[in-house]
Amino acid sequence: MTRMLYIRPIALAESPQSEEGEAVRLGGAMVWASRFALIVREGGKVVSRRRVAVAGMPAALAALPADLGAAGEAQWANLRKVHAPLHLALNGGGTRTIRLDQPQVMGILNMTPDSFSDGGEFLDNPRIAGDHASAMLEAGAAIIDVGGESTRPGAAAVWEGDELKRVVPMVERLAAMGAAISVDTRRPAVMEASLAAGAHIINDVSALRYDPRSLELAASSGAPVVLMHAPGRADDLHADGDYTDVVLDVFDWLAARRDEVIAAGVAPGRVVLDPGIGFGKSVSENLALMNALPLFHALGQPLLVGASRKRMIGALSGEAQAHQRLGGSIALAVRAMEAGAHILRVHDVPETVQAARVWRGLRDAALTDFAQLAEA
Ligand code: 8Y4
Repeated sequence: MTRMLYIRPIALAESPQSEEGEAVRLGGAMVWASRFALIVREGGKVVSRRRVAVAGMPAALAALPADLGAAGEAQWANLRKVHAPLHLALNGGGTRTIRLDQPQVMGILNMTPDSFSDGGEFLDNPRIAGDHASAMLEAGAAIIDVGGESTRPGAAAVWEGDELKRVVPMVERLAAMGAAISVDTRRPAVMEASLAAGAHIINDVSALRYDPRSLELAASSGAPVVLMHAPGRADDLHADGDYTDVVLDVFDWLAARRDEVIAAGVAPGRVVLDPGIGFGKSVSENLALMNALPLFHALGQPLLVGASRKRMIGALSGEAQAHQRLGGSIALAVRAMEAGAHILRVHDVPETVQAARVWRGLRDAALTDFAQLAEA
């Protein structure tokens, strides 16, 4: 039976000096960890779990059985990896970059006619959608995520031609505004037309599984891609997951998909990973994933989290409707920032950007606070 190892950060710190230097920075973000759970599982079941401090990690890794040693060393290096900025190719030539050393906000621009149920009341009216996009940019969104296919449970399928008609003109308008643009689609034709129209990033909730041509297209385009976990088939993303341990199963799935996509020719520096909050997961499974976010740095890639207005917030707050989930969305965005998530996909951009700026102010202050050292 194959054994797997996981190094999960369990004690997070707001600065390295608060742990007297005995903390490591996670994923190049403004978060540090001082203790880790070294978890081994065999045949899906956790068979051992021990806590290890930073100073003890080299010995703990050296003492691992041979079949786990390489994974341990790789994850320990991945946890501490500082990610280069995302490089976005501009249509007129040249590049622009998105820094990953501070949380970045991705604003959702939903062009589907049923976006009302998300609280996106502009439907597919291009003028209102354009105004909404420029407001999100003005408020500090680093990326606009344009989508024309609803992936909500039970949503009607969208014809490819309709998806193209909704998305491509909007991508053109956003490109003219100078936005960094991701396109939320599972279809290679929509990816290709959007990239040609000025989009920069592919956000595929099927992790490039829906159509095998997506993988080739992503590789040849050179665009960064977001690979999101969903347990079901690529055409049924809300099918129930049958998890042994949701956190570790999602980790294994993302690790395998990362390797497949890199093997197909996507540069490692262009792969962003996402645990897929709300896709084929119960409320308690979503909560477990939000709590375990720091583990996902061990995959060695930038992390994106999309929890905005999702059902788990309603479930925890007397079934608040989608447009009444701002407080819960901010709580989950802050949780993601504390875990060192690099990109937050949200509906409520001004409020989330404000939360991120206040959070950064707190972290900056913690980094210049040497009072704890002086007392030591
Ligand atoms: C209310 C509001 C109820 C929103 C449901 C929803 C993700 C994503 C979606 C995500 C990435 C959604 C396109 C689902 N979620 N892309 N897309 N990560 N990368 N549902 O979590 O927002 S759509």
